[in-house]
Amino acid sequence: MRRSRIRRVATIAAAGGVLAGLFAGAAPSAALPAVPEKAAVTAAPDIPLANVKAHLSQLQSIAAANGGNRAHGRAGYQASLNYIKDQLDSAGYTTTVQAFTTSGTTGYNLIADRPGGDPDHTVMAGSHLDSVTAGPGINDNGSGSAAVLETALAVARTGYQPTRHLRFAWWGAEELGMIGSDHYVDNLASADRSKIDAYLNFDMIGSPNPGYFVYDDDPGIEDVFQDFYAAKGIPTEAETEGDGRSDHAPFKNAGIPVGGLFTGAERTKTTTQAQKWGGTAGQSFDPCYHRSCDTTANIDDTALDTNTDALAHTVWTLGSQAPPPPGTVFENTADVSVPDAGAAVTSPIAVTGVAGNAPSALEVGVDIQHSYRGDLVVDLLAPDGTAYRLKNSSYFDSAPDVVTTYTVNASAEVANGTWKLRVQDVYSGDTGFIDSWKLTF
Ligand code: DTR
Ligand code: ZN
Ligand code: ZN
Ligand code: CA
Repeated sequence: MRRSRIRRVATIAAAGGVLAGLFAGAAPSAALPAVPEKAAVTAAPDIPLANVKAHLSQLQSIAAANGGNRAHGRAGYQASLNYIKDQLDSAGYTTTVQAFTTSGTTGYNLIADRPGGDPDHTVMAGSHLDSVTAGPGINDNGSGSAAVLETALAVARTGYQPTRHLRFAWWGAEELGMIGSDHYVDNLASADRSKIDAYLNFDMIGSPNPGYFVYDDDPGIEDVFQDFYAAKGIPTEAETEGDGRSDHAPFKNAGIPVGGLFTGAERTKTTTQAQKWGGTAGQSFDPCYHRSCDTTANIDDTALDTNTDALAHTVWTLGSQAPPPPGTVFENTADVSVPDAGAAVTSPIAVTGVAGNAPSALEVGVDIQHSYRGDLVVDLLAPDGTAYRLKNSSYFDSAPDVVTTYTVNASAEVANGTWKLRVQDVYSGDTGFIDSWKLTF
C-alpha cells in the first residue's frame, strides 16, 4: 500500500549532494508543498452515480437540441455552460465566465469558486466542457465535466469546510488545443499562479472499455489518488501519454503541481490490461472517441462511478490539508573548493514541491570561507540559467569570509528546479571554499 509522502521533515543535506527538506525517507520529489501535520481529513462522501448520469443525460439532450454537438463556438457549448453555471449559482458558488477568442470565434471558460478556505492555497479541479463537432461528446468530455460538477455540488450539499480554497473549472476549446485552459493560465498574475497548490484534470473518465490511468506528473497528488484505488483493490497504471494532451498541460508548464485521471481513448487495451481490468483486449478503450457514437451509451458506469469518487476523495484530502508553513528551506552543506584566481565553481540545490514561482524576497543564505573576501564574485543562478548578482569583487576588501543572507526578487522564476550558487575568485593570492548555502522560500 503506497503511503502518501506528504509530511514535513527537517532539511537535510548529503555530502556532495543536495536534498530538499520536504519529504522523509524517499528522495525529494516535485509535489505539493509539505504540511506540518495532515489536518483531520473529513472523508469525502460517495458521489451518487445517478446524479452524474443525470448531468450526462442533460448534456446529451443539449447536443440533440443544438445540431448534435457541444463544440466550441456552437450553441451546444453555450447551452452546456449555462446548464453547469445554473447548478453552481444555485449551490452558492461564485461563478465567472471568462471569454477568449480562437479560430475567429469567441469561446468561454467557466470558473466556480467555493467561498471560504485559504485563498493563498487553492486546490483546482477542472475538465473541458467542449465536444468535437462529430457528436455530443459524452465520454469526451461530458464524463469529466459531470464528475467535477457533481463533486462541487457535493461540497455545497455536505457543507464541507476545506482548509484550502476550492476552485472548479470547465474549459472551452480543449479540442482545438487546450485553448481555454491556456488562456486562463496565461492571464493569471504570477502571484495568483503561486497560490494554486494543485490542479486536477479529468478528461475522459468513463470510457466504455476502461483502463484506470493516474497522472504521474506530481507524486504527491498521484499518491492521494493511489491511496483511493489501493483501498478498493483496483490496480492502476501511470498515465504517460497525457503530457500536452489535455488541460493540465498549461498548469504544469507554469510550474503548478498537476494530477488527474483517464480511462483511455483511441489506444488499444492489451491482453494484460484486460486480465486486470476486465473489458476487451484488442479493442480501443473508447471505440467512439471523437465520433458521433460518443453518447450516454458510450459510458462504463463502474469506471465513471469509481473515478468520480476518486475525484471527490482527492478534492477532500487536498482541501483538508493545512497550508504549508512559510519558509521552506533547501540547503546544500557540501564543501566546494574555490580555485585561486581561477574558473567559477557552482553548488546546486534541487528545489521541489514549491508551487508556482519563487518569492519576490527569496532569501539566499551563504557561508563562504575565504581569507580575502574582496577576491570573490558571487551569483545566484535560477533553474533557467538566469543569473542574479549577489556580490561583486572588491580589490581593497581584505576581510575574511562571506557569511550573510541576500534577498533576491526571484518572482519571475519558477520555484521548482535546480538553483546554483556560483562563486569565482578573481584575484591571485588567498583562496577558500563554499562551506554551505541555503534558499528559503
Ligand atoms: N486529448 C483528449 C483525449 C486524450 C488523449 N490522451 C489523453 C491523455 C490524458 C488526458 C486526455 C487524453 C481529448 O481528445 O479531449
Ligand atoms: Zn477529445
Ligand atoms: Zn477530452
Ligand atoms: Ca584569491
